[in-house]
Amino acid sequence: SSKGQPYRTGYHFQPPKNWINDLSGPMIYKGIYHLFYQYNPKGAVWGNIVWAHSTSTDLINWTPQGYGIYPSHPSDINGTWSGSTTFLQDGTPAILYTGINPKNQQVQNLAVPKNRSDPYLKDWVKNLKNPLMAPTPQNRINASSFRDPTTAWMGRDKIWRVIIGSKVDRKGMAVLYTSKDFVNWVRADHPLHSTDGTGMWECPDFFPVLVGGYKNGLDTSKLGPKVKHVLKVSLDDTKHDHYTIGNYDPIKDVYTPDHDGLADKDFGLRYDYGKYYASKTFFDSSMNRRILLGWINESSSVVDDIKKGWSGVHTIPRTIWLHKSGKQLVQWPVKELEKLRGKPVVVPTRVLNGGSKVEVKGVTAVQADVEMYFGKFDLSRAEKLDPSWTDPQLICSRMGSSVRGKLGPFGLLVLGSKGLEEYTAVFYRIFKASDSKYVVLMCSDQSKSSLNNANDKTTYGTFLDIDPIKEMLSLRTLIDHSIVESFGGFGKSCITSRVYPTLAIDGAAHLYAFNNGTQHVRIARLTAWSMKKAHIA
Ligand code: DQQ
Repeated sequence: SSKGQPYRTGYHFQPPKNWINDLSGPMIYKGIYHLFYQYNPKGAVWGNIVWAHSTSTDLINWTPQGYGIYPSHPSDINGTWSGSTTFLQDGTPAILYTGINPKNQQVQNLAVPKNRSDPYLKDWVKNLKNPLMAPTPQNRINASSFRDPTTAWMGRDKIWRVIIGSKVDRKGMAVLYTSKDFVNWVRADHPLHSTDGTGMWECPDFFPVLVGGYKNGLDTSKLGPKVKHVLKVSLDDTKHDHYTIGNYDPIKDVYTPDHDGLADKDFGLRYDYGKYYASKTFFDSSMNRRILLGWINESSSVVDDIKKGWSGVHTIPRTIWLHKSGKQLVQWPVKELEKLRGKPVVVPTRVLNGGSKVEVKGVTAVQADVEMYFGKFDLSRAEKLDPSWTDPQLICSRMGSSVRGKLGPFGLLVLGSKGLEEYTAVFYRIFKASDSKYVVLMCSDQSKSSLNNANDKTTYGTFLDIDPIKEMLSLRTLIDHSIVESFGGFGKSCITSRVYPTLAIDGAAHLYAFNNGTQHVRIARLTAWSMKKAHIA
């Protein structure tokens, strides 16, 4: 990393300086990937929001393209907030985004490329009829809670549909609009979906997924018998991205979750159980996959953010698909990331005794990709799960990596200092729930990550839906200076954290496999790669 900037990333997206938040309008056009993101040109805190723009041919290396959309008209003069791209029938990429008008109301606007033959899409023209959707006294839309239009989809009736995040009192909702020409939009008489008690839905995302465990992605307008739908919302109240899987009725225009997860107190499933927000997917028609991008905010203090001059990074783009169980999504870093891997360092099969650790040497521990597979466990030794332990994050915080268990904690110590004064622990614990049922807990423990106590060191955790009797347990962790992005169970559960070591920086960082249970565990294989720097100017 550059001098005095130990927390800047080597291969996760970030601009040279200043504040970033939500990504917006991702797409592929004429073989070029486009990423826009909320950006403050004037500083390291939120404000003055424009759409900064970068392009890529592999989703890993990025070239800045200036500002795609920025305040210029009354319908967006106080800010150009989040939105999405839709391909019109003639192939035009059309962006719907939220503008903040002179009355500070949230309204929806349309922009299209100035020159469609330019694959870099540098200049955007705003529609003269903007705003195309706005709160009025008649439609009783809350003018401060009406934002973030999704990619639109077209029904068999050739009518476009789009949803916009909103709320009425504590009821979160996806307000539905329809249009024949993408310019004149009419509000439907009902939302696509709503849920009591959740508060505001930011950055909704609504897309089809293929049933059966295939990794193929689907165009956003795709319907059919082998198709389920996903509704993701970013809950302003919890600051997490929650999703449900369900059925979309294209005639009634309603979405029904399989289990009304969003109504539960835990609000369904989450894309990521760490620091992660305002994500969005797009269909990559060139590779027939759906890609998920997300914003990782800081865990440092605002004072430290201003000192370092920047705030916010994005996750590695993840391919996303429906697990064959139909009960959850699976996410995996795009395979283009593997081009950055150096020579593999392999720790072959070995037993990790209770209370031991082994250092993985020969790898740039501050910028690495690590894959770990575990062998069969002696499950008879697992400790009992207390039936009152229902909150995985709470179990992980009470039973951190230094709390000795039986089968676990075992996993990785990343960004560790030489004497382990600092480290972040990503680990599992296996519990016995009944005679034939085991529960796997996945944790990311940041409590020892930094000697600087101004950081948020909250421990994260989730249950991982795998059966250790039949399935191999795996862990993949992407380490990038201040990012620890972990994938449990081949992408069934993800936890991303931000850490700011003071000792374990640059060449002084170490990587270990550890087992702090009383029982031994077997490493079937551990492979670690130093990661080259991506080109992200
Ligand atoms: N960020 C944008 C909003 C969105 C929020 C403003 C979510 O459009 O609701 O920067 O992080």
